[in-house]
Amino acid sequence: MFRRQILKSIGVAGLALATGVSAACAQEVVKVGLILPMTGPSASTGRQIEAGARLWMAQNGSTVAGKKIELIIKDDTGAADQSKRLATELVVNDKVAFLGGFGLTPLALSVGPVATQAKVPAVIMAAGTSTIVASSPYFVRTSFTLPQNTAPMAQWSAANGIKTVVTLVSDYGPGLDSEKAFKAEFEAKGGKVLESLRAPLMNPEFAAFLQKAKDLKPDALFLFVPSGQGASLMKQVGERELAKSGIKIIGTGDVTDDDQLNGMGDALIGMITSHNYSAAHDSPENKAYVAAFLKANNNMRPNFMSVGGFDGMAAIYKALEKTKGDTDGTKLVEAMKGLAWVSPRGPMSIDPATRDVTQNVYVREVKKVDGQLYNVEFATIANVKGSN
Ligand code: VNL
Repeated sequence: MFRRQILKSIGVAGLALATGVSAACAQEVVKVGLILPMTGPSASTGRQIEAGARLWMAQNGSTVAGKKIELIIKDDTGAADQSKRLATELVVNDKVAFLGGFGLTPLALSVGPVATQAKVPAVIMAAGTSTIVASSPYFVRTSFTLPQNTAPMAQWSAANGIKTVVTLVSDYGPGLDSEKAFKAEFEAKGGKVLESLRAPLMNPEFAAFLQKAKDLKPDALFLFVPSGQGASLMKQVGERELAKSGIKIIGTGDVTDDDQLNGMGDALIGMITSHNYSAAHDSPENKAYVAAFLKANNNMRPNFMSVGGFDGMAAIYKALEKTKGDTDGTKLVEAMKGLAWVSPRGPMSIDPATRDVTQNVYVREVKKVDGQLYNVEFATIANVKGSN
């Protein structure tokens, strides 16, 4: 009986192969290759983006415009030469219709020339340096930029009695973007940046910079470090007792990252940051997103990287719907220009002129809600462009 069944199924499969008309076999596969840091210091970014992308697919099905979507995840370990090599392999061997992911700025930049040459759209789901998207006509961004996320913090500071600031950022693309945006906006509003400090990206030791900042006695210390480094930075901020010496600690939401915030301790209560996403964002879309994400991921709280992955897949699905399943890369990039939808983060769109993300940026305060620390939004700056 069992044997007969096997023979029967071989027979059917054989026929399908021979004629090529079986529905299952005729359905064309569209491959999406995500290149992410799944190991190494930025592994949490890879984990969050993969979970966001998989949640989109679980909720929206794996067929779009008659095509079967296949997700391929590749680990670049956070090394730019690996990102580039993997992008080339995905394009040449796997014939992906889309590249995506890119956990840090140098990783995204290394993939740009591959996307340009192959004419394959590359969706930036994490990296935040403003200039990346302009470096390839095939880049589209669903994450955020640092100028976008920083300017509201400078505006809030100037409007809330802060006259002098020291900035401390990671010494690479997004940090320099953040430093520049804060200074420009804050000084335009009459404030003064006393000193711009930069800590190395890899294995940073913040103590000497924090002591320097403390000695300068600013009203506030503004911080940016990439996702994954916030907890160790805030631990050292606590040890140096900056807040006790009367210096207000502010920053972008990368520092009070939802992935780590709840473990950072009650000393963070009251800290103000600005950012594009909070797990506490008060909307029906986000409540549903957080509940489904927690359930699918063993209670891991979604952070801002996760929505980069979720919305990156949204952009990919919506583009394929617009081209009616045509996978020509140039047509897909055209289709992504001007897309607009409501994300768990709030309304967002792809600026047709720049292919960069336009979204709300929120000013938030760390608060304890139901026994857990959250970034609770209290002001919205609507429709901020990612780059010009
Ligand atoms: C970048 C920007 C990376 C912000 C981040 O976390 C971040 C980047 C890994 O552009 O490299 O929070």
